Amino acid sequence: MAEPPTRCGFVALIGAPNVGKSTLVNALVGTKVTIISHKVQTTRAPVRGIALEAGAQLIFVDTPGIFAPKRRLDRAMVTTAWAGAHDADVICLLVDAKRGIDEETDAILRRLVDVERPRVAILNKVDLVEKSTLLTLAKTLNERVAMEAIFMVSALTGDGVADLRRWLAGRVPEGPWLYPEDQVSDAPMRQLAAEITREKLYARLHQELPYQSTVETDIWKELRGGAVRIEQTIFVERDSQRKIVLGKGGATIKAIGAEARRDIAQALERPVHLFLFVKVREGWGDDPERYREMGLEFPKE
Ligand SMILES: Nc1nc2c(ncn2[C@@H]2O[C@H](COP(=O)(O)OP(=O)(O)OP(=O)(O)O)[C@@H](O)[C@H]2O)c(=O)[nH]1
Ligand SMILES: [Mg+2]
Repeated sequence: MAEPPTRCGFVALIGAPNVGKSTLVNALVGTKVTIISHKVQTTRAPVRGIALEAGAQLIFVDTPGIFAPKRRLDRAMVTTAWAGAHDADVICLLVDAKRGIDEETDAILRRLVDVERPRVAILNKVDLVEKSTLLTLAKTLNERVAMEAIFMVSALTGDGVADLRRWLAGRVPEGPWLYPEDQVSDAPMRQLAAEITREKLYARLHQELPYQSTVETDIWKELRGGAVRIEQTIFVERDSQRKIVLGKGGATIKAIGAEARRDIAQALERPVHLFLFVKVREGWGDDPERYREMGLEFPKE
């Protein structure tokens, strides 16, 4: 008997900031491929996470949250998120079930009407709300934009995630797999390592500082015995910010380094020696080189 044909497709997750897109991509892939924080605007550039389900290769595209952009970096993030949606075989619109259709999601719905791709809505964070709220929200959403299906999940607890993955496996087109079957991400490890350090910055630093910082991996050196030496630079805008990142007697950078080192070593499954440097680079948000490093188009203005 002939094998059933393989399927393969891109599934873009779009939505307002902080609705849980990255958490859901990690849950769908089954391992950490993209970073998460309780702050808005954590994801900056698209990250692809890959999963196999019932003969289908699902390539999930985690996109930056969509909001009304102000700075150049914001514009680049929002543009890349919509580009991800236009290129996808299936678009998943994520909505935070607790927040419902707020101003940001409302603006996305208005624009989504014109994107002619198969689309589903996903109500995330169902662990935080009553069932009756979910049903009302699902109905309202479907009245706004026709959806092929509406899923209710908790990316945090995993509730509903397997059902969603199975449905998507049947929905993506027939075609050969684009990645080797054991691959879970298309991002180079040095990029994931920089992102992990940025995740720790987001967890430890407050107000505008996370948004005014970026992390790059400069040196990646294989050591004898299987360990790797990684050197990274944290760019900030001002010297006062550099001092905050360092902390009293270097305490903050030490804590960030320890947490990042632990998670990078876990991702690489090998020992890691991590060295962090903090540099003041005024106006890095207007420097094309930084965008190249992040994998973002540099907006002209
Ligand atoms: N209670 C609950 N919290 C969740 C769930 N999914 C995500 N979160 C939390 O929501 C916050 C934002 O999650 P992210 O995955 O970073 O959200 P995002 O949509 O990728 O955010 P941006 O990249 O900033 O657009 C984090 O604190 C998550 O732990 C969920 O199902 N239930
Ligand atoms: Mg994210």
